[in-house]
Amino acid sequence: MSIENIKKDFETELANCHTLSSLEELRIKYRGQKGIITLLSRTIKDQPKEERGAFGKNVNILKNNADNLLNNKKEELKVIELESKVESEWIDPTIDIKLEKGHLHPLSEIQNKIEDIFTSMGFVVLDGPETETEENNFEALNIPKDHPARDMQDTFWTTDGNLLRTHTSAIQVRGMKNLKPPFKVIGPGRVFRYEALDASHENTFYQVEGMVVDKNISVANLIASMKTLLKEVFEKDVKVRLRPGYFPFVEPGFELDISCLICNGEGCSVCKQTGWVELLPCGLVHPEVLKHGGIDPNEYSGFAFGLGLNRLVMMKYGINDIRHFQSSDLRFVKQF
Ligand code: FA5
Repeated sequence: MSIENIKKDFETELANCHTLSSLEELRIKYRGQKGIITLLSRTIKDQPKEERGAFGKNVNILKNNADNLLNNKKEELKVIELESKVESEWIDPTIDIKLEKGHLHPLSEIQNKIEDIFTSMGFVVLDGPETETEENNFEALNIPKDHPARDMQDTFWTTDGNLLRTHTSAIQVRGMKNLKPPFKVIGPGRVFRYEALDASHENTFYQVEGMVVDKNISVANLIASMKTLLKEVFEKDVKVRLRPGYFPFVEPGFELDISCLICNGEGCSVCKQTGWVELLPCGLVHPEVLKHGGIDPNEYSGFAFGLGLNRLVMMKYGINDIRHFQSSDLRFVKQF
């Protein structure tokens, strides 16, 4: 092929190169070790002597021209490829992206608040397992097998004879076994009961247990602590009533009810039309329970309470059905 035709073909093919990789293919085709122009330059020495000089000169011009064109095109394509990359990967850092922020669940928020209130009064926060022994959940609390009080807390049993704790009082049992009096503890946690569900009853809910053991603890100490708790949580005065309540692990025992804040005491499905919600059973720790925990009831006395956390949160935020807490409905959670 003549030098002129090689030049024409090369320039046509160069004009059709639009990417760096096709340009590289073209370079190899013409200027690689076995490229068309490279091979052509090796034939200079085979030309007749009289034509050799002119032929060599023209081949050199072709070669230099091709190299220059290849280099220029390479720079051009680099810029084009960079621009298209910038275009496709471009971000505007000034755009106001509204990332949804999470927040604490109302149960966690109020539990944290209660922990703050009690730790500021010198209480220590205890934890305990959700699967408990029959001993810690019932027997150590003066509720032996076949005691009618077991019917008050229908129980989920595990196949190995343990149970899902029915109340956080199991945490106070662990506290008594591990701490030396005097002590003040709270034990928040999830509890489980085999319950029929309605607006104020769940099978999985939260309680906060509290226990103080010291010398000369009286009902007056108990009531003062309960009043502080409610005042700090509700940040306003709420109407409460104290009435006798029976729990085998306290003597005397009380039920502290709150005037229903969903219906302002008028009667609704949450308070079962009574105007009152059972919230905070409490009492002085039964001497048998102290003894079981290794504490001498002749030297020490104590009070204990078991706050229903879900119901407290319902009263605080005006939630009219306890089943919302476990509904997984984001519209519910997003309100807080
Ligand atoms: C007890 O669980 C006792 N352990 C509380 C206690 C502790 C008494 C220390 C004395 C001394 P009770 O079963 O009443 O008691 O439950 C306590 C609170 O948990 C109730 O007042 C109520 O607010 C809440 N509660 C009880 N059952 C349910 C339920 N099914 N769903 C939601 N909340 C409940």
